[in-house]
Amino acid sequence: MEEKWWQTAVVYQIYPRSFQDSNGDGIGDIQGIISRLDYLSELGITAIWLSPVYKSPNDDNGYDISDYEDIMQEFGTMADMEQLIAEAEKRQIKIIMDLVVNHTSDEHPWFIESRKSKENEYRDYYVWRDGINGTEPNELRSTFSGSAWTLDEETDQYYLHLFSKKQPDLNWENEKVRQEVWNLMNFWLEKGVGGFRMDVIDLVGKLPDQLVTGNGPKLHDYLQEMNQKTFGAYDVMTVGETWGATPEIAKLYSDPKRKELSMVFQFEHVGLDQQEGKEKWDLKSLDVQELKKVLSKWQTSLGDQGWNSLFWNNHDLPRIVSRWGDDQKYRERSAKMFAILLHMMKGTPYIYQGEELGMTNYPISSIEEAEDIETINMYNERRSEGYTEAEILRSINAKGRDNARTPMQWNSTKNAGFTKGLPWLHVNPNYHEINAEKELGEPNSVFKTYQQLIRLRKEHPLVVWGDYQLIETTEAEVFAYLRSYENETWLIVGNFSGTQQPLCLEKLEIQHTIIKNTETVRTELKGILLEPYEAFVAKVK
Ligand code: TEU
Ligand code: CA
Repeated sequence: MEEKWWQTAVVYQIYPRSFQDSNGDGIGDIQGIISRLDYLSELGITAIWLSPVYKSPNDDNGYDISDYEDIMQEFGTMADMEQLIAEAEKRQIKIIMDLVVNHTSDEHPWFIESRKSKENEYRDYYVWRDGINGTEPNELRSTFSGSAWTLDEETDQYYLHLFSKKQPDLNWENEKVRQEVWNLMNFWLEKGVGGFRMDVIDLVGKLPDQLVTGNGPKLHDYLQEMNQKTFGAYDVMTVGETWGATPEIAKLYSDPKRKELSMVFQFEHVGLDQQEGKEKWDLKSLDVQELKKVLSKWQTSLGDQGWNSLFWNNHDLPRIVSRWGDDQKYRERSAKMFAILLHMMKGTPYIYQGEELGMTNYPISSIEEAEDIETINMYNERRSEGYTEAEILRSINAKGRDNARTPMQWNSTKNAGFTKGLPWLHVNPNYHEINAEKELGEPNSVFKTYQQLIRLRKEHPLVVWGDYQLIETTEAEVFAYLRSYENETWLIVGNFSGTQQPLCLEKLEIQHTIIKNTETVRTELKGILLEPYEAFVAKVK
């Protein structure tokens, strides 16, 4: 594979609603993002994955689009968007748009037309079916609870929505729909965007009558057509969100010879703390051995037939330092451990806004504090199924998406400097201790660790191209691996626990330490006791 810019890139995800408000309405916006580009430049990132900014009624905070070629009024104007692309370009930062084309908003003109009558020319832009014996066409479920079918009185048929009722699924078997998608993608490519993150792209090949949702039979035909008709002519990055991907499936998306996508987000590691065959709300504790196995499998399975994306966080996931680290006593140290372990791996790393500060979850004590439709719908469904309030709140505080969506913590002024108005979602009160201004001022902050890791990736081909090898002889909760390239080998060690852990690596000798998250300078690798959440990278021989 010839080297691509996105193979040495580090991508920063912005959830615009919560990043920076510029006009005091309590909602983040594009001018706010522009005002923070120098901060992102200082961090050293190469590209911004921008969660949706298109016109939307915000039933799912922008993942329900009513006009793909215009900007949500609360976020600003198309002129603001064009300014963002230009200002980012000046700082060698590319803008990756969030492409949400498995579904639209029910307020999109296509759906407004489609639901008018069975003969409407837009009818087959969506998936309509007759009910059976007065009930839904089949047992497909929505990710946001309940049936994936809603009866539309006007024409007495059900329409499919794998997400909210206000997110009707597009019918990709209709080539007019595909052409509309190619048109809107080319609209943005012609504006100079650096690529697309593709929302639940594994679902667009669905066959709802056969209960097939992910990885449908025509999915890769559609993606090859998309490549040819849109971004294939540009030097851009495309990353597919593919919840069900295995390494074999991932190769189908990202093998350069297949001319589909650059890479995919796989979620195998994300599901390790949920009970087998149940939902994310059904908790179980993480088994670090499993995590090591899963991440190592992905590091070694793709070869030159694909490319990894690396992430702990995004706008759908709880904050990693609260989820699998320690957001109290060892908050900074565990946050740095996650950064070191991930950013020294092979693939393109993604940093979710606030992760570089070690931002934490925000526990709620009543459902009234929740904003996210997924959480609210689950609460109502599980209350009707007899779950207790306490059980449900425990699940929400562990896995709810609002955890990641509390406003970015810039400084210790009111509302963490996010807004001068009333924030759309509560600000985490720990912003006095955790904020960007503080992190920038401290020599060994979480921010500085991320900055150094990004620099290491830029300066050392070993980080981008080196082979990966898990060290299997360590204690269960010690994650250690080697990266080697030409005649150089680096050892990466992370104590994934809050207790001291022994380390004894016989055949390796430290030449020098490259980065670490404690004051301890390791010279020995035999018979030592790692401190809680200790992590370091050393050049070894
Ligand atoms: O997420 C896909 C998705 O299925 C997630 O909602 C996930 O299943 C759930 O949040 C459990 O973590 C994408 C977007 O990232 C998400 O924000 C949207 O809500 C969803 O698609 C619909 O567009
Ligand atoms: Ca605003």
